[in-house]
Amino acid sequence: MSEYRTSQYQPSEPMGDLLSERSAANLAKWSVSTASYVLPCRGETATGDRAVVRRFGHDSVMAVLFDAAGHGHQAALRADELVTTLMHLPDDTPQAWLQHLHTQLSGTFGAVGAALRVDLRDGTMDAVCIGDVAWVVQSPEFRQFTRTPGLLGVALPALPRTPIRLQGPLRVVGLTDGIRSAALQELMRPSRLSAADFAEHIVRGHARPHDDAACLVIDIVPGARGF
Ligand SMILES: [Mn+2]
Repeated sequence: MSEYRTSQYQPSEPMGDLLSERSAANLAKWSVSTASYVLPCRGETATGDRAVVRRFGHDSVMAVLFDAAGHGHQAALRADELVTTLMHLPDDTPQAWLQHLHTQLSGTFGAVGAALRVDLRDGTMDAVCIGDVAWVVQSPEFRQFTRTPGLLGVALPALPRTPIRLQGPLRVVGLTDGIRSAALQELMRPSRLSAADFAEHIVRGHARPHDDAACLVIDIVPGARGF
């Protein structure tokens, strides 16, 4: 069985302007590191569950976790198309990004998904979630984001905008429905594991054998490490 592992520290994208041309006020004040772990359904080597993270210079980090309907090769092909779309979208709201996926998936069996944007200068975060994907703050205090019922490509209701002002270090975790809900118990307390180790721990410990399973861990900390 193959697995997909990604670990990114401040995923690199062209920084645009030279730093020397920017005033300190325009530099990122927060840092984001992420890791994901994806395991295909038993007997499959490809998966429709994917995590995508992009960084937009000093402006933002955007993260998406989605589960294309079904599993195996067909779901993986659809997922590849969605990843390509996500890799080309401009910085925008998480609601707008899910709207893009919804439009692209029209006429298909659809997908469920969650999206998040961290504003690296303002210190705010907004997150949305469509369908059966868990999107939670693990630490400092457990909190589950509102899940909007729906299916990307089939039915997309109005998505709430509920930005949160970041106060300190925050870990956000996304789980697709291939992870048993018992995993939420583990998310109700902080973990000392790194983002990568925690993502693997959750998938290895709680994946259902008959569905793709994915976990995306996003650590947000104050300070502009890496510049
Ligand atoms: Mn699934």
